[in-house]
Amino acid sequence: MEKYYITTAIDYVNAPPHIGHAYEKIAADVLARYHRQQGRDVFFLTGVDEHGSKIEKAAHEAGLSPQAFCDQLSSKFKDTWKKLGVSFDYFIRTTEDRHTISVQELFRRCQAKGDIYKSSYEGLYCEGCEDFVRERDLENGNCAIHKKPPRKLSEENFFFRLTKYKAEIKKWLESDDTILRPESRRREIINQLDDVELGDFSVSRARSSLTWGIPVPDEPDQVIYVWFDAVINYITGAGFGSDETTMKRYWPVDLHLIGKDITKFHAIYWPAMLLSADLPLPKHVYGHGFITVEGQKISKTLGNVIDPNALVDEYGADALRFFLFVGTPFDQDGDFSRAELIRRCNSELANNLGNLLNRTLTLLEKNCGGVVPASYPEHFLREEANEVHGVIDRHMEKLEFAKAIEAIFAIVDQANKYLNDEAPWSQFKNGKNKEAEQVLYTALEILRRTAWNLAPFTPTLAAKIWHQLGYDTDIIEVGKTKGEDGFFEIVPAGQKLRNEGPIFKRIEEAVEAST
Ligand code: ME8
Repeated sequence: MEKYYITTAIDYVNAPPHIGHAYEKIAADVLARYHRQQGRDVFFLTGVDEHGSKIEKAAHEAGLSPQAFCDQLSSKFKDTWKKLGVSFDYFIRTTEDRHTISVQELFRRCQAKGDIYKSSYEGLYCEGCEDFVRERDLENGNCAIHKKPPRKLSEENFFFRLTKYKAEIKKWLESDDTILRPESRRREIINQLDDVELGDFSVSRARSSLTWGIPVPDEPDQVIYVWFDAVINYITGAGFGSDETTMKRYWPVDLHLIGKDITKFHAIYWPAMLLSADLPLPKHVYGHGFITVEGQKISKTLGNVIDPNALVDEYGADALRFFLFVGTPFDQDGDFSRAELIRRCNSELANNLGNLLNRTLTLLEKNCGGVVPASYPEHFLREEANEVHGVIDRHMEKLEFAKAIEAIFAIVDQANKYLNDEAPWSQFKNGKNKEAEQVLYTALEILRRTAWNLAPFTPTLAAKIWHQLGYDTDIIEVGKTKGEDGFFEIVPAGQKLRNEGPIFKRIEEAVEAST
């Protein structure tokens, strides 16, 4: 069985998860579910980044020890992802013992290679970035991303010889334009590699300035720098240093899914560390766009941080999952707005899809005893439905989620139009039962495929359609059996349908019902 190893960035636990974090975790989940459907052995890793001065400070402010604070926040992240249906296989915490072992082992390997050396450094350090920043990148003395002034830092630290690997990394990124996507960010990173100012980077801090972290092996006065610690989670999760069989099975990773702001760490620093440790490089890295809220950057100061849990309580996980991807190209920034969420979910899920299912089942209940008629799908729509699978596969390969959803709904629209044009309700009235049954059979077939195609995006909704179509099996299991039409077998004649009402309640109604 072909494997597919996918990871997300691990979130800082200095504050609870927000919708930007949720966006990335759901995207990874969509891919994990999609690849599972394709019959791959998926390993999906997500988790949290628990070390560093930022978290130590937040713990202090909360009146807790760093570990107690991390325990609390980590659970919050994990529970949120579960609530959103994020089907991770492992949730990693950088405070786990096996991560300490893995980080120290990698540090030693790089050291043995002669790639880690001690040197003193003076620079401007931004706590938000957990990185040194350059004077010329500041805006009015503030970090351009975090809008706060960096502080001067002067210490003796360990450094990693990035300069030794820059040319090799550049060659690697240039060798295949799918290694780092989107293309704009690949160009940006290649340009950064040409910049002479991109030199060796510091991989430790003096214990006097950072206590909350993994100690440098045999150097109790030095603590491993948070980024060097964090990126290693990807191999810890795959078993590095603890389970070599799993590591062999899943490494190299198929996709590191991360936000655009941290591309440098994943496409420059991390590959350099891997090269130094003689480990294979990631197959793909994707730096997605950012989510704004009602047109504004998410920020505590603006007070617009939305708790994804509250959105699930209000609209359900499927609605949020669907909305985040229906209109936003994944490589660009997108906006979250409640009004838009309600509008898109009502129009696509409740109206287009919900009505197609509802009227098909109602007509079959009235005229065919609520069972699948012995018929076959109308030819042209069946062809179209077959082609949609190929279209979706091509979009999913490129992480073009919005286009994949568009293709799914284009066929739903066609099926609705087909029903309107053929008017099976009149056909039944006029004694054209065979014709009407064929039309409805075709609609069932489109619905079945739509459930399958939507399952990675809206798993609960897809399972509801599946159930109403009369299946007792798991949608993924059935989907694997390919039928003679190149996809899977058609809906079995005689199968009892379950017309159990709307699969997606219009949002106003749901809100009214709950008040
Ligand atoms: O960077 N929209 O953690 P983090 C979309 N611990 N994605 C967003 C976003 C937004 N508004 N805001 C943040 C870190 N993200 C490190 C990562 S990985 C070894 C270590 C994304 O909590 C961000 O781009 O600041 C990143 O991919 C993830 O959320 C975690 O961000």
